[in-house]
Order: sequence, then structure tokens, then C-alpha cells
Amino acid sequence: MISFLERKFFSAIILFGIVVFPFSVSAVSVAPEGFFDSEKSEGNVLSVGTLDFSLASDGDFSGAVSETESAKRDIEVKKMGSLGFQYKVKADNFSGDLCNKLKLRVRLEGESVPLYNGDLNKFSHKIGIFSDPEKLEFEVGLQDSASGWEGKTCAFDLVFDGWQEDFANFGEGGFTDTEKIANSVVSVKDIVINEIFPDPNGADNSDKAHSEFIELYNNTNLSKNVGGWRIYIGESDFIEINNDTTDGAGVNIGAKGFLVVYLSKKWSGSVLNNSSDSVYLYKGLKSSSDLVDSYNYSGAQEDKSFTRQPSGTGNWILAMPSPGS
Ligand SMILES: [Ca+2]
Ligand SMILES: [Ca+2]
Ligand SMILES: [Ca+2]
Repeated sequence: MISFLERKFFSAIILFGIVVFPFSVSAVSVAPEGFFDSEKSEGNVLSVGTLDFSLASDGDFSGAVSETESAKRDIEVKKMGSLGFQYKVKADNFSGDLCNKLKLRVRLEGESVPLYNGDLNKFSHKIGIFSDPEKLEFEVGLQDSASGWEGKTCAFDLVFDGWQEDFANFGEGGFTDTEKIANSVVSVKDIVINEIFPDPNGADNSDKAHSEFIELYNNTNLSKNVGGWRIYIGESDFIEINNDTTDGAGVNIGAKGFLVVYLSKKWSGSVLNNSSDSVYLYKGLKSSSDLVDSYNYSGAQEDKSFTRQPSGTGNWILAMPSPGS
């Protein structure tokens, strides 16, 4: 048994401890900074922990999107600091007409069910607690209803926000880290005019060896049938694509393949002007809805052709003729 007085004494000690001990702690923590050297400061930071991650990627989206093709890139998230974290990813900072015509699918490497499958410009997804290593697979393609997408671009950022595991959401407290990575996507047509040869050596279209030609290229990974399509030179002259005009090569263009249409198969003199002209590719009869591709050239030279560099997607240059390759 302890007496009333003893109890008061112990209470006083406890009260003293509550009141005085905090002061003694703060007295230590407010000691002059000069008493601490830089090593001790570093130690303090490390004892708290750091939240830091980085992003690694082999490169921008590979390939171009078309009616049948998508483009992909992988981004690896790497933990750099000592603290575990949760994270979320969003697409932001869009520029270019293609952005609102793209859909996005995001997968965690090795998982079959996508984390996200929807419009690119609405993408914002909480991934959750990070577990090392973590690679995300991003795949963009055209929205099903997209129109007027040919030859467009979209640039955007993927923004990764990380925060401490013990807070439910980013911005609610604790340490955070934000990293972003820039992306660009281009769209191409499935089939394009790839090369135009207006002025062969000597008399144009005197025979196949001196034939003007137009080369098509298939940007996709699927064979395409272009039988019955028409190439117009100017507004009214046209040549149909068939087994005869492709000189035995048929009317299918293999994946990432070429098909050459020889104008000497229809005409015996120059049809492509040896200075400037316009070439159109239609899916059959000439109508705006069936226009696949077109190109106006000027400044032709004998024994040189106009060609996309690289094939299928590049800008037009004047180069040595390369029918079928
Ligand atoms: Ca010539
Ligand atoms: Ca010519
Ligand atoms: Ca070529």
C-alpha cells in the first residue's frame, strides 16, 4: 500500500517527467547547428528514408498506327530510394490531331488482363503498390470509329506519380516522387504510293526496260489485295492494277512489301510528265472516298525516281530507281 502522500509524490514525478522530458528532447534538437557536422546530417536523412523511382525505356513507340496496326513501347519502373511506394500513371500534355483518335491498352508484363483498355486521352490509372521489377507495356491503336487520321501525329507525356504506401492516394501526405516520359505516335495509311519513276533512260515506255513505273508499299503486317485499284496520272489518265500491269507479280502486296505497276503495259510513250505531274491511287473508280494516296512531283530528272525514304512512311526524295525494293 502506498500512502496518499506517497501517491502525490509519484504523481509529481510522473508530471515532472511529462513536462520536463519533452523540453529536454527539444533542448537537444534545437542545439546550435554548428555542433553537427555534415556526416551527421546525411545520417539523419537516411534514417528517414527516401522515396525515389526512375523510368527506363528502350525508345519511343515503335512502328506507326494504321487501320490494322498498333504501336508499342515498354516502360520499366525502377525503385531508387529506400521507401516502398504506390504509384499511378496518366497520359497528359497532348498535342497533335491524332491524340483524340487513339485508344490505349496498358498491361503489366506477364499479365493477360489489361490494367486499362480505353481512349488514350482519358487514361489515368492507379497501379498500386510497386513490387520490383515492374514493366508496363503500352500499346496504341486507332479508335474503331476514327476517321481522317491519315498522316497525323500525337505527342503526349506519360506521368508517373509515386507516394508512400501508408497513404491511400497521391497528395494526401508523406513523401512523393513524379517522373514523366515523352511519347510520340504517327499514323500511316495501310497502302501508299512509295515510288514514282517519270523519266527512264532514253525513250519512255518503249519497252519494259524503259518503262515508267509506280511502286506501291504495304505498311502493314498482313498481305493486301489491290486488284482492280486504279492509279490516275493527272485527272483522267488511269491504269488499273491487274496481273498484266504488275507484269506477273500478281495483285497482292505482302506484309511490308512492294508492288510495281509498269506504265509501258498500257502506254507506248511518256505518260508521267518529265517535269512535274500528279499521281493518285484509288480503290477503284475515282471518287474522293476511295482516294488512298497521292503525290505531286516536280523537278524530275532522267533515270531518277521520287521515293519515300524510308519506304512507306518517309518524306519524298529524288534517288536511284529501286522497283520492288
Ligand atoms: Ca526518258
Ligand atoms: Ca515520262
Ligand atoms: Ca522502291
